[in-house]
Amino acid sequence: MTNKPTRCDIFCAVVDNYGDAGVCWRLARQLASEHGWQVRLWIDDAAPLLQLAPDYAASPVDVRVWLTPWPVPWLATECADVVIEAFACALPQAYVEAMATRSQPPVWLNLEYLSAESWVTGCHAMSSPHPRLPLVKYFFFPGFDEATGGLLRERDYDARRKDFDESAFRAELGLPPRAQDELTISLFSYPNPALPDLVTAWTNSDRPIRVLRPGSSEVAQAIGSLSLHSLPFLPQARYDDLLWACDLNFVRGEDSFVRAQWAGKPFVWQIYPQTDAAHLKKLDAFLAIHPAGTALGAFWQAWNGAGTLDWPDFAASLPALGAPMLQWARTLAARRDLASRLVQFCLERLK
Ligand code: TRH
Repeated sequence: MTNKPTRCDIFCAVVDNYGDAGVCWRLARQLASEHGWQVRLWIDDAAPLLQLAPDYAASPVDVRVWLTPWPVPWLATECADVVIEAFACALPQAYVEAMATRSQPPVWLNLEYLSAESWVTGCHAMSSPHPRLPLVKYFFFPGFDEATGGLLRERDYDARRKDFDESAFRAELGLPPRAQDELTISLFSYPNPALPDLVTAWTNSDRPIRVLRPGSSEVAQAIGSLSLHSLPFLPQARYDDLLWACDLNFVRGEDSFVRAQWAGKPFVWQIYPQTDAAHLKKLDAFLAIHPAGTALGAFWQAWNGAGTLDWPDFAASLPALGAPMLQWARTLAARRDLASRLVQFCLERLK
């Protein structure tokens, strides 16, 4: 290997929402800033990144991460040393042909969606030879144990957490100081038929509840015990701050789900809905490995459309959830992060 920086092309096709772009952007930044790689993020729809990374989109400050529109039809370009096909997005055929002409074929990874299901460990790092070209694609599965690709977590996460000032953050968002006995909740969810009943339960709560809804344009309102605040969509680098400022976090999809685990606070996950209720299997697989899985189960399943929400019962369980949530965060944080595992995996294959 020369001492030139490893060049990496990440291809991202935005399906919907923010997660595809959110995961790819987070990975690109880590590979560049923590591993010194030269990264091009080829994305077919940069709109989510204008919200996730508004400063960067306006003025690229880090020349090691290039946000590159994915041209259609593809324009010939030299391929990288490492090619990451995010979420099986399918690379431009001309790019694959170019990969095959390199004297040293690139390391080609398919970055998969995160799942706690047990079959993941058996599939992680599996190779698939290209049917026609001298290329091999590897399946790289994020996951919760050492036999998978791990989870995205920045090296400076703990330092940022230590420097976090909740009251300054609340003031910056125009929120009042925390009230006596206030339960502060962040709510990031898909449209959810269970939400109206949950809002009613919050309204009738025996303690003040402040709900912060990032990316919502609803008018702020105070009804009974509930104060509901809409917040602007926060840049991705600030989303952790919101999770740290709250006592309970409702998250969704994949990336915010992981961030809630790093925050070490009680959280509720609304999984990306899939047909034939396949998502409930993924939900149960995670509950089965989490130390608070039993305590979380009924409320999480109801929040995901399987059962009826019992807010008073769940609220009463919150104090006991703190320790297992922190334990889980510490257990996961003690393991090598996804970017480090991915770098090692690739460098071992780049002769
Ligand atoms: O937006 P999502 O629903 O994305 C989904 C999931 O990734 C799902 O797995 C995928 O199949 C689907 O897209 C196509 O949820 P997710 O994964 O949490 O991504 C949201 C991103 O937005 C995450 O990086 C956190 C970030 N975010 C902010 O940066 N600021 C905010 O204010 C909020 C609410 C989120």
